[in-house]
Amino acid sequence: MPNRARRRALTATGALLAAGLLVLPPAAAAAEYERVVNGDFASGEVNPWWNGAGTTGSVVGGEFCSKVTGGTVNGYDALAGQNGVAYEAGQSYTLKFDARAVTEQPISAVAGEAVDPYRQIARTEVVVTPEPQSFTYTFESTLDFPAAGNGQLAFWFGGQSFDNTICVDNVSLIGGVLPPPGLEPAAPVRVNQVGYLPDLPKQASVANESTTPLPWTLKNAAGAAVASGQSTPKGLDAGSGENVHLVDFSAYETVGTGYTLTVGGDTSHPFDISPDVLTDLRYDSLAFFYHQRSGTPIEAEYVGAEYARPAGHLNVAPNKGDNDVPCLAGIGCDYTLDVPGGWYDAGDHGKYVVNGGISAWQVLNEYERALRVGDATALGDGKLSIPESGNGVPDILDEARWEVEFLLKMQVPAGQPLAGMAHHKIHDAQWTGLPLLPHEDPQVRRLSAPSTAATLNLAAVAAQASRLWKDIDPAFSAQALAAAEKAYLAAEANPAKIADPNDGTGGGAYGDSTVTDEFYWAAAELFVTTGKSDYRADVTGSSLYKGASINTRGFDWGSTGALGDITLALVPTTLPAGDIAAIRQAITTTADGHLAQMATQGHPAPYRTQDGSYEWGSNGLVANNGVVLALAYDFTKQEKYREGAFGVMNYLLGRNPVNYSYVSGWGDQPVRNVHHRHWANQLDPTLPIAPPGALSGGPNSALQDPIAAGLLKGCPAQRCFIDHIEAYSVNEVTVNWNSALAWLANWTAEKSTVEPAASCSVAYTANGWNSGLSASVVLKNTSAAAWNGWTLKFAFGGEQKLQHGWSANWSQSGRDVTATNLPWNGTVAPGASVTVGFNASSPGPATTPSTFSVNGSTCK
Ligand code: 9MR
Repeated sequence: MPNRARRRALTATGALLAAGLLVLPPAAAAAEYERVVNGDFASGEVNPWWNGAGTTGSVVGGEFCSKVTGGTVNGYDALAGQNGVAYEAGQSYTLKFDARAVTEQPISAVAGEAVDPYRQIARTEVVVTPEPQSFTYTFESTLDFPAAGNGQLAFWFGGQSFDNTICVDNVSLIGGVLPPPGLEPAAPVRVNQVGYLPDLPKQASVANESTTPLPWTLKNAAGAAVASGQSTPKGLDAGSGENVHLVDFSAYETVGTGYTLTVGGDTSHPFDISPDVLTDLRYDSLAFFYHQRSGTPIEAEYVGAEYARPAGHLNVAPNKGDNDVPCLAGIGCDYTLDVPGGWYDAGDHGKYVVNGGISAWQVLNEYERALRVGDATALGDGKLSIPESGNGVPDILDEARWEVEFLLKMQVPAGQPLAGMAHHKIHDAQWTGLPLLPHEDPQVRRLSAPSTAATLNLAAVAAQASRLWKDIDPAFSAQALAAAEKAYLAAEANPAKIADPNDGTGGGAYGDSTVTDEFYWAAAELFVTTGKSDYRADVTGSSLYKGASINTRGFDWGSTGALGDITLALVPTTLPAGDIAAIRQAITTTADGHLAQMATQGHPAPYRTQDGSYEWGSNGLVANNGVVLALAYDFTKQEKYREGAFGVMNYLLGRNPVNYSYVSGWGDQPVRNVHHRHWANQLDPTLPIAPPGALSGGPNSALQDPIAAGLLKGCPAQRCFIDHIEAYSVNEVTVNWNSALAWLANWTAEKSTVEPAASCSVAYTANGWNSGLSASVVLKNTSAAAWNGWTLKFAFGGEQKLQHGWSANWSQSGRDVTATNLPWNGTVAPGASVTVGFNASSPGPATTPSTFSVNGSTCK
């Protein structure tokens, strides 16, 4: 019970009344392993302690107090305890606890079995009094129970005629020789358990005390050695706390499945070598969002029977529902809102505008990036298994729209105080337990107050959505833009409505006291969509302009400046070309920082905090830094960035010190028991494990839940992880981490084939005057084959309109310009050029289009 103000005297050492128990001195060399979790109740939570029939318990003032109903016959008629406690036969254990009761009575502490036949290892009976006492007692286990098995430590409070309240604290059970699962070193040979691309580096990390090189052997699925070599000792690795070797088998490029790597007698999980290893992850990672949809049934047709469930939170009992949701009492709004739909944030049933915003943005940006500098065909209609598939709209847009429409509903309606702002979040009034399917949630739902951060999230995403749906659904596009502009004005009028950082009952707080980044992001999205000078001034006048907030920690829901930069770097505007180059440079400079750091690490992951610790959702940050590496490749085409981005996948898919694939369903040892109220197989075998494609939050040095705190104390940063459903601070899933994974997974799928060298180059020259310009474009065929017909494409940065073109058939749609050859200039030999040109009206400053393509391939 450290860090608590409460102090009290511990007056007595409890008498050991249990007869016939062998009392042993602790085994000489036994490690001091703590076997109970959350024994000091410092987390303020009961979990993973439980109360049985006849008792109800809670943590009050740092003690675990159980109200006990009297009138029971046996001690075990009223229980509290903890399951999953490990015991080893023949090992010594020391149990300590403090206890007191409102009324004096005997209680028992019982080490034993959680299930029938409820065998006992040891039972001690003590008398608890109003005066707190401290009890200590040592016993030897006669039974074996693995960690998270059927071992139990229980307190028996029954057998009394009267009601009572009994409080325990500082419960500790120390003994055994097997390390607790959290700190047990993982199997030493760590690889990307899914696989490697033939042409990319193939490296593994190996924990081994040897200071000299170790021989390694790569074996194929039949067990035959296909390559061998010597490891490179890397020394003590800070992230894992282990002595690490690197193995590099990049030279082996033969496509195959079921390879294993053996180093010093230890063998890796199996993996493949193939250009296709990662191609389907882009769809599994996007499927996550359909699973998380609120307000609609999740149909077996799309997810399989195992994951199907009824619609959640539609005001159908026992749900109180997301229609007519009132505000939290005392925050100054007396209306109700209809806010059904959207995505559940994570393992909980909250829906948060701050976090929903970055998630929807990133899914949309995955698509917009593909449109601008990548290949959007893989993200077309019919690619995902969702109800909208086949409607003629890219599925990824349909999925994102589910969230965008929810965000729009969170806007304060006209006529109300703070109209135009957005409520920070909507969630349950009280936290619910696990498991609990959304449609079974009985909690009242409530809105938090509008906040500036949420309002700007809405403005940014709605502005981005407006341009992406401009031609697909003009009415929706206009509705989104109107909401975005209204939100931005409301945020400007209320620039410091900061969400209450302590509003964390029943849902996450998502407190964010700095909104400079959200202002910049929203202004950037609005400027790119509208070209309006006011937004432009807010972008160029921001202290964050030109990539100032891009750094090696990365971006996330609380730090969104980079989102504005990414949009500005991808979508042509009238901003000076030098400024866009500066944003791209900030991205590549940061990517260089990641590569330099990864080169020093035993298990390379691009993410750096000042003190080397890992934080909640570290995998989300790692993935977003993978996005930075990927963009650096998009902008420079330098191979080192492509290798870095794939290196991120290696870490996430198993080349890490816990030897887990952090993506469910992917790899030989993927996470299964993520913190989720539906995918709760660990708690209820009739429920499923996580479906393929969900990214666990990953290592978190701060161990902010009782399970992690109990099992992982003292962990090196990259090992602060356990695949346990109640370990929510290390093993939750959430929409913003999956949007990062999905973005990166789409990119790695796209870049799984080596890009041919650019097959064209373009020289663009223009003369401009007040209201127009005249441009000449020289296209050069830099490929080895002749063009027999060509199509040139580029986009204007502003509201330019083609007036007249020559030497090609010219057309314009929105800002996109297309020119196709005329009969006489369609054939262009390798190395030859063709010159075309046009005149255009140009109301604002005209900039050079950033990207040209010929016949679908981007030119230099
Ligand atoms: O992702 C959030 C992380 O950055 C915070 O440190 C943490 C504690 O405030 O909360 C995380 O967000 C959780 C949210 O509050 C509730 N839904 C689940 C989210 C992921 O764990």
